[in-house]
Amino acid sequence: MRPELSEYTPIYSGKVRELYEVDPQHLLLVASDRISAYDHILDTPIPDKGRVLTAMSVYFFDALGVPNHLAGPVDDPRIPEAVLGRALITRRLDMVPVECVARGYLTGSGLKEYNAGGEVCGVPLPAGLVEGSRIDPPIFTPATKAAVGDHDENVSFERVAADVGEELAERLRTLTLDVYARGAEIARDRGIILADTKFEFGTLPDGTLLLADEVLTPDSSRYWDGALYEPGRTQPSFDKQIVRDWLTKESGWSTDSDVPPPALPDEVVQRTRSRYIEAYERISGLSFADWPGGAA
Ligand code: Q0N
Repeated sequence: MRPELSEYTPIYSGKVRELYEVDPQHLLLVASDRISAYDHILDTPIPDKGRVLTAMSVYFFDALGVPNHLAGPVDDPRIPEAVLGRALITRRLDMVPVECVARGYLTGSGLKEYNAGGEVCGVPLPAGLVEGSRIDPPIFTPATKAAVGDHDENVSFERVAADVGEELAERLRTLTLDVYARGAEIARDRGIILADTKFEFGTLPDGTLLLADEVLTPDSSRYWDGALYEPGRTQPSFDKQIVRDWLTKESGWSTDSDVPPPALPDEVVQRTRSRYIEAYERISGLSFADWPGGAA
């Protein structure tokens, strides 16, 4: 008999994920089907998005071989039936207060900083880069969590070292760049570009540093279709482009209005669902039909 979700104490509720206490040493990390676009959480969920992102995260935790916070299988008996396939049992860690970002391509806040001063998080970059340019070698661009609703703030390596100590800061940078490189290589072999990604780390009581949160999912990373890559313009998002295009070109909604975005038509929902599944199946080489929590 699996427990009910209501038997666990909620400890964190984010835009698209929730955390519950299972026992003092373990958490339940639950991914929802909610999707964000243009800094809004949409009213329309994408069916199976939470399961797909959970499957991708588990695939990468396994493939990376880096010590991580997973503390049970995806069908662990402590996981309630209602969230089976989109929830994981993890070790409860003391989280490192740094968003560990690696960038192999220039876009988003990285591009903004570069355009303003030729560097990102204190890392100087060559002149002449444009939207989508490759950054070789990839760079560590940490950020600190901003107050709710605000974007994370990019910070220098020196700031991270001042906050957590030089030795831990160097381990975070090395791990972040190593794991990004491995993830980007796996994706590239399947024709997908991992433009950038964000990791979170935490420690066990004995000091062991573990990779936490979700890893290399489309919510923590920017994935682009290698076949469509063209520096100098905004790259289409592998997962969200169908939603973005409908919102900006078909729905009549304006991205800079305070009005919440409209509900998505079912055709947009179904095509977006298929994109998430395609990303998982291409990257992992596995069939999503085999992932727990589906029909039958
Ligand atoms: C934890 N977060 C925030 C953005 C922020 N294994 C863990 N042990 C203890 N705490 C956490 C984890 C994990 N993972 C992580 N808060 C607590 C990380 N995210 C959560 C989602 O949204």
